[in-house]
Amino acid sequence: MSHQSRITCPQLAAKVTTADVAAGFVENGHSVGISGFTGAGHPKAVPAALAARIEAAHGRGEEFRIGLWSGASTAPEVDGLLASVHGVDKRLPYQSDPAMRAQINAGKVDYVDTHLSHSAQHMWFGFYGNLDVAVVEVAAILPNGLLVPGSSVGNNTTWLDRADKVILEVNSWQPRDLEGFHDIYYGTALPPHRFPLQLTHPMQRIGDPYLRVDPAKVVAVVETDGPDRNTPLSAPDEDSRAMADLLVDFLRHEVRAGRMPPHLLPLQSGVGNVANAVMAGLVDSEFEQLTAFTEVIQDGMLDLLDSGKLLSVSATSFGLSPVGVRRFLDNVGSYKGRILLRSEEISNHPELVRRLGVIAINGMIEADIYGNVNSTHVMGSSIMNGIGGSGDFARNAFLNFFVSPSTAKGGAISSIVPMVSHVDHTEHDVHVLVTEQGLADLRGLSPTDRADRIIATCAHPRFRDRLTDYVERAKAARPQARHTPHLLGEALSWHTRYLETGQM
Ligand code: 0RQ
Repeated sequence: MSHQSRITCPQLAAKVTTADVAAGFVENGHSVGISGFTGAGHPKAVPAALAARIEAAHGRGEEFRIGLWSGASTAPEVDGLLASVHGVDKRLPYQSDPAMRAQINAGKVDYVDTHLSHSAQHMWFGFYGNLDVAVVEVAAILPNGLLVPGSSVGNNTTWLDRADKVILEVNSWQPRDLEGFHDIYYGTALPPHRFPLQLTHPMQRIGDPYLRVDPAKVVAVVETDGPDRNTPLSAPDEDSRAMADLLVDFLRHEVRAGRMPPHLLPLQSGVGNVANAVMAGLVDSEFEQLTAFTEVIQDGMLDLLDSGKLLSVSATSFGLSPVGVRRFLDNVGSYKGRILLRSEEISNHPELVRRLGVIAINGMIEADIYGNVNSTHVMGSSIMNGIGGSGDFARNAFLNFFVSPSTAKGGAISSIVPMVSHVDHTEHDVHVLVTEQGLADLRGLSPTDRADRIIATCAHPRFRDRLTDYVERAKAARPQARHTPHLLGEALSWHTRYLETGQM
């Protein structure tokens, strides 16, 4: 299919131009809202042209930095490139790029790490200020000006709606057959004028298949033909398989106990190899007629769909490996009606996550003996990625799991600590912790019972005695403060002792 046939609206076809010209609409100090979520559907050409423009301005001694707002993580040619030319002064709501991370941790980029379900509404509420330019990738523009979305939706509805100027990238790499895979909700109002979201099943449609844009705001349309990030996934290692087995076995246990229906409840799984291994574990299990209400569709979800065990999945984005992309492209038709992509304020909506009774499975950096979870920071101060959707799902889930190997950095660091160095998910929100050592069901337990359970089942054996000793000494130190016993100074010095290992 030729590029031209992707743009069949005469008014917008007349605005086709180069990425360099389009990037010229972005000025120093602008806030730029881009498409893109977990390496899918980000603009492929304008960010590079913008990076060149910024670099040239810096070469002339001129100031040029932008605020970069996205759906979630993008790719090296967006976050990586713009960070490497020192072109970003503010980033939200999520990133996972090494160059951007380094700039944030060096204090050169202000990072606003937000729950993904909040990012659009915080913009509507006026918390982020004006959005100057939106740069949004789509798969096609229809004769009436409606936009066929690409491989992610993210915050596109909001950016298109709120930006002063819009640049569209029409990417012919995106399958033209994506038309019909989306459900774009336009009923959002500000409080106190909100109505219930009428969605009671993950695959229910509440919106349109298309994105809308005011053609008068479109200043440029750029044709591209580039792939998504498509990060390869490694085969599940022994630890991931062990965690997946523990988790799937626990789901069986919940069904037997009558706390979960035989076809389970809609699944949400975070990104990464453990999440992917859990999906693989479900393929090999007896569970059938599963559904998913999640953010990202990784290869494991395609496996589950292909096996027939997963009926359907609602998400906001793909996050496929090169092999997964090929499989999807070769069989697009077979996935239609079984995959629905929505805006992230809907895919992660607390009302929907709570109503549907989602089973949420997310990674963590560390958990403490009382069940608080740190998903975002190393040693309390350095950001890894961001909270992403983990809080949206965990806080409102029917049942949530946080998973991690019991040690990091070659075994030098325990992922189970006396007190997390940063809190993303509090002890009140966390249900089940899983490491390759075991699974701790924390529901209904007091803090001290949680500590016993977590140390005995999740901590690596090499760290168990030290953690138990900590609890015992904390109990003895202050007999009137035994609800959540702590030795505050020592709890935090637990982290700093690893600085001496040279691993951090
Ligand atoms: O760093 O690569 O430099 O060695 O953290 O750790 O073990 O590879 O695990 O890829 O599953 O990521 C929480 C970061 C886990 C992820 C987190 C270091 C470790 C390594 C990664 P290196 P692993 P994963 C929906 C859900 C928040 C967002 C979320 C995440 C690196 O799951 O970003 O859940 N979650 N979104 O060495 C020091 C420890 C450590 C540690 C790990 N205890 N101390 N370093 N690391 N544990 C998706 C979206 O929202 C888009």
